[in-house]
Amino acid sequence: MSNYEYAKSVYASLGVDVEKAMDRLAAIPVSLHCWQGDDVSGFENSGELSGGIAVTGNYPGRARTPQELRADLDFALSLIPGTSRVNLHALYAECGNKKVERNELTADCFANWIDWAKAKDIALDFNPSYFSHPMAESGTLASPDAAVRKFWVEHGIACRRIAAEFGRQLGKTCVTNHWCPDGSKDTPFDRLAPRERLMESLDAVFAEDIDKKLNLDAVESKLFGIGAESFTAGSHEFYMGYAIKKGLLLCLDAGHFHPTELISDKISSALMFLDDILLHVSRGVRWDSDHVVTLTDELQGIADEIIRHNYDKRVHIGLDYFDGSINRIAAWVTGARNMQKALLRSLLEPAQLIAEAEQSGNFAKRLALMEESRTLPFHEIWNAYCERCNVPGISWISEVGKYENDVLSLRK
Ligand code: RNT
Ligand code: ZN
Repeated sequence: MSNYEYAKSVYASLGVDVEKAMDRLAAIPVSLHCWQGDDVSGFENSGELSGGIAVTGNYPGRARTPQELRADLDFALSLIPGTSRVNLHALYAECGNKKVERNELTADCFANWIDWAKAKDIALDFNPSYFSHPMAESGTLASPDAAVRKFWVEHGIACRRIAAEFGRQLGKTCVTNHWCPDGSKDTPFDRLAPRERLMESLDAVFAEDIDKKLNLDAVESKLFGIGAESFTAGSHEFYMGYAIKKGLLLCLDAGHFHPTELISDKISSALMFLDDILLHVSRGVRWDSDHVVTLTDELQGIADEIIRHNYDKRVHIGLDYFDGSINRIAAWVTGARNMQKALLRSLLEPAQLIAEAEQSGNFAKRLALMEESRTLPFHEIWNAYCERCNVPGISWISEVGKYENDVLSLRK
């Protein structure tokens, strides 16, 4: 018996069909964020990253051009099993020699991305970039300055149109996430006025009806950012309410809550009131909300919720982390493979047995089954899945080493 056959029989004895698990996994898309490849720099040469987020590290080999970033993405995607999408930010526009302001961007500036995605038969997701720009110094959509708000509202509108064009040209619904960093370092006297301004701006951004087959909009909350430690206009309660009111997706970023607060516990609540949600799968570490995703209990908890409640179509999974201190492709691939691994582990859970134990009130059995299932021969199924998807097993690590020698190390 091969190792795979043996592992399959172990799962079968617990009522789990591994073939079915792999088929279901293959149909769950995970959106790979382009910004791990270049430290959220983009192609505007706009200078410093702002908005209370930070990339630390100066590991050599960062992608500096659209060509390099797409080549790195091609390579990273060749090491990630399952169905991937690619998530772009407005910062990644390519407008040629002419300077196009963010409030005037059109899909023309993304023609290369669209062609690339078409050739790969891959879906694109999108984000307006409400940061890293001189107009973002005093806030964006919630700024007290009406001219600043107007600029960013126009940017939001332009981005929704670009996203609809992605949807149209690729024949795959784009998911557009709106996150703006507006907040304050110290305790504000008035927390209401910025929220009123934010709501008014968002209403203007979302005023235009866009076919939901082409684009779905999400709004992302945050607890605090660097330099905005005391107040964030777009808090969780703000966006939970706003998403429900407007029928938008709520984006839950795993790094945007109090350290012991988990988004895995929010998914089933949010989906009682919303059609769909978006996840930014990330890993918070102390003040940072964006470490590379590892196979933590919380990552497993997120995957378990999606699988146990059949939220495959209602939870859109996106990744959001950035580490400039290690090989960026290894960072990308590690986090993306971990997301896939967590989903596969959930799919291989002896769900029927655990549910029965819970329903009959046998909580010791529920606990014991959950704990025993952690050490089932998962590795064999994972390897079989990678093989099926034509991506390497653990040898991906040496492939990245080779790419570093042959490609990244030449970027001086
Ligand atoms: C920032 C948000 C946001 C960004 C990306 C670049 O705290 O998480 O999603 O990380 O859009
Ligand atoms: Zn995020």
